[in-house]
Amino acid sequence: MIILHDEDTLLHETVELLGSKLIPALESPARIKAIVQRIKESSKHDLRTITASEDDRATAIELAKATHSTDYLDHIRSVFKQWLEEGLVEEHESVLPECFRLQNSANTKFKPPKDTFARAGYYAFDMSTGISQNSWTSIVASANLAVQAAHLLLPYAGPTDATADGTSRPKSVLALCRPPGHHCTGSQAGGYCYINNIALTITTLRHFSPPAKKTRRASNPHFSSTSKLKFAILDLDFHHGNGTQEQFYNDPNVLYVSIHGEDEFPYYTGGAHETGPAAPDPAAGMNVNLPLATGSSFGAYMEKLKEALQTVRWFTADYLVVSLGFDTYHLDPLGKFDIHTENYKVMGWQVRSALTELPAAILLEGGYVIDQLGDNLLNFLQGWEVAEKGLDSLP
Ligand code: SP5
Ligand code: ZN
Repeated sequence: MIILHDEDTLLHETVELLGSKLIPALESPARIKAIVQRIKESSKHDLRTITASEDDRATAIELAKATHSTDYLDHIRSVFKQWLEEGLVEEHESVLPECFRLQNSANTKFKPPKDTFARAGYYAFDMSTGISQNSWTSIVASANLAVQAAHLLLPYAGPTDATADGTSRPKSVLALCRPPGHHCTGSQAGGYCYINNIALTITTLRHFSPPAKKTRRASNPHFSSTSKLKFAILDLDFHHGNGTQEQFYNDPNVLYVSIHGEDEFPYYTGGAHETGPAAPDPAAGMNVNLPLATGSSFGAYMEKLKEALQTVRWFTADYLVVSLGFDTYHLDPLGKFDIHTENYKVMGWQVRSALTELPAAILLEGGYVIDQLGDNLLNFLQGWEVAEKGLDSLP
């Protein structure tokens, strides 16, 4: 598997309010370091460590504007420096919000508060998503990984199924995104997320796909009309991807399917009744939430997964984008499923054997047991690759 990594993703280090304690955020650089180390030790994968150039960073930010407001992105970029200048935070500390948007009958439309301190709460929805000195560098590096993953899957505008640099197009690519992306909304950070990397992969695929040409269409389905490209998102993080759901809720060309802990964070979304706009809207039914009771076994999880995969197959997408979180692991401090390391091999196999032909971008989301993250990921990839090779049983 081609695995994309950028060392700049390790710079972001912050704090969070967990329960009643302010602690170093569980979403830490050590997660990625542990994963990268295990990938290197295994020498089974094509690990590509890249550094986003200034151009790459500018492009990623431009593409992110398809799904995030400009004032929000400006805030995330600049708030730490503003707080520092106003003496609201020290260099080694983090910006954390205090008071969130509060609806009342007189203020049906929100606007950002003038006060620098207050603005932190306008652009966030929880206290797990701090912003420190180097956060923006990592946020954009993470976003760029999502963009580059898309580029690797894009067909080259030539007669053969090759990429722009002439190499054959990979079927799958994994991006070691950090910070993760599936919780933040268009203008609010939350759940350790600042830019929705999944949305960015889809924006990139849409933006750079070659335009429709009838002559090419017959030989390669990916040359069909760009605007009509269909995307299936499979969200396997323990938490509901509220941000991703929100971005595509009214989009008939994007199917969102999520398996997540029932009644868990982010608490207000993820219900099975959230199925998209009402029929006859073409996006009706294109949002599929499969909440699963906390404490569920891997067997129960697999039942949901098979249901999810049937729906994805039915949709006949052009691309698959996977939000992959390992907070479904039984020892995870934030997850409550009974899933063990060897189960991830079966999970990866199951997903890929149901959807073998779909070009797939896999983006990392959560997972907080540092010592097991690497092994859990390697197991998932092993199962995935066995299925991709068309082998019908696991070794
Ligand atoms: C990407 C991702 O996995 N984000 C998840 C962020 C979850 N943060 C909140 C977790 C709340 C856990 N419950 C605390 C109860 C304290 N007793
Ligand atoms: Zn999660």
